[in-house]
Amino acid sequence: MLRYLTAGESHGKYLSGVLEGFPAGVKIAPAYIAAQLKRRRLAPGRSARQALETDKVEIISGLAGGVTTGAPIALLLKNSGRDLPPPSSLPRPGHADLPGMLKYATLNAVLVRERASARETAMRVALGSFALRLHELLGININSRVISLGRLPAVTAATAAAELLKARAAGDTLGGVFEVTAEGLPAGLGSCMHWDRRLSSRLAAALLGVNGVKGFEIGGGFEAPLLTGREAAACPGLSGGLDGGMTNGSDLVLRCAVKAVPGLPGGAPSTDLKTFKKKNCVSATSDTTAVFAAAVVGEHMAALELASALLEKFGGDSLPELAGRLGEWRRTTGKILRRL
Ligand code: EPS
Repeated sequence: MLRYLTAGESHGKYLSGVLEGFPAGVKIAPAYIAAQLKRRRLAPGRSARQALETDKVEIISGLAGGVTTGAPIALLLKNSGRDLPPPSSLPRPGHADLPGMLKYATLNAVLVRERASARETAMRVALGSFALRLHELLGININSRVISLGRLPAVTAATAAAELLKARAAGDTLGGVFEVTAEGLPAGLGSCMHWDRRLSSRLAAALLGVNGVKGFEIGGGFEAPLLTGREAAACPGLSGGLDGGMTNGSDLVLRCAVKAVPGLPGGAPSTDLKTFKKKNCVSATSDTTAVFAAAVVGEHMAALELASALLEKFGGDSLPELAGRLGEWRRTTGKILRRL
């Protein structure tokens, strides 16, 4: 089993993270982790804040000579060092502020925002880059892409840039849908024997845990019920690589719907929880969309869950042990799958 935890606030000194249960023998260069962080940081639609953050990761433990040792991997990511924003009792509508203030019995929304902020996903990507590297070394290819931005269906760099410019000029924000795919997964990851061991449940939890995600689909997803049983039988892509909570040997296809960033530049009506006066709440956050960054985060979260499922099925304290067992399994199951 692979375990991972993050700590740290958006404007705190550091984000920190621990990855436990990761096998020994995985060579990973700091530049590899930096490249993954850069993909998230420079995703289109983010605020000017991204230019302030450098996302330089410091590896504290778990590696020797650039190779994992099997010990817990601890990472630190220095924040840009900006000061904590002043206290505010005005919750930003649509954000974590109001439920968080009620839950943690505070009249300072900043304390909630600091942790609920998508800044934390930088550490998830840093931790996930270890899982992504492991998959690469095992011949598993995980990718992500944005398939729609607001009402724009055909997303290219140029159409997205124009759409974002239009939204920004109108003082508005956009949501979108991203897709995560995995090729080369062995059949039989996850389990049909108990609901919480289904890989579908675990991937749903990981992906719905990405900030702003409101919808999750596997394969045919919400289109699947539109087909009759006979039509569905003739459409193998509908499974999205999972049947009965287990990988079936075909490509994994996951999709997530990300809501438009609720913090509008022009503000939104809110109520001060100290005075109960109505006020316009102008959000300090200025991202135009989070969907491109969320796609990168989703890819890394899927990589972590899939790595965890691989380690559960094949064990392996080191990469050679894991690769050997996986190779044997692929040979055995491949003989059957190729004859179907
Ligand atoms: C965030 C809002 C935006 C994001 C920030 C998280 O920042 P700003 O308040 O400066 O507009 O850019 O995310 C990051 C800095 C990051 O690295 O992801 C929020 O409050 O959710």
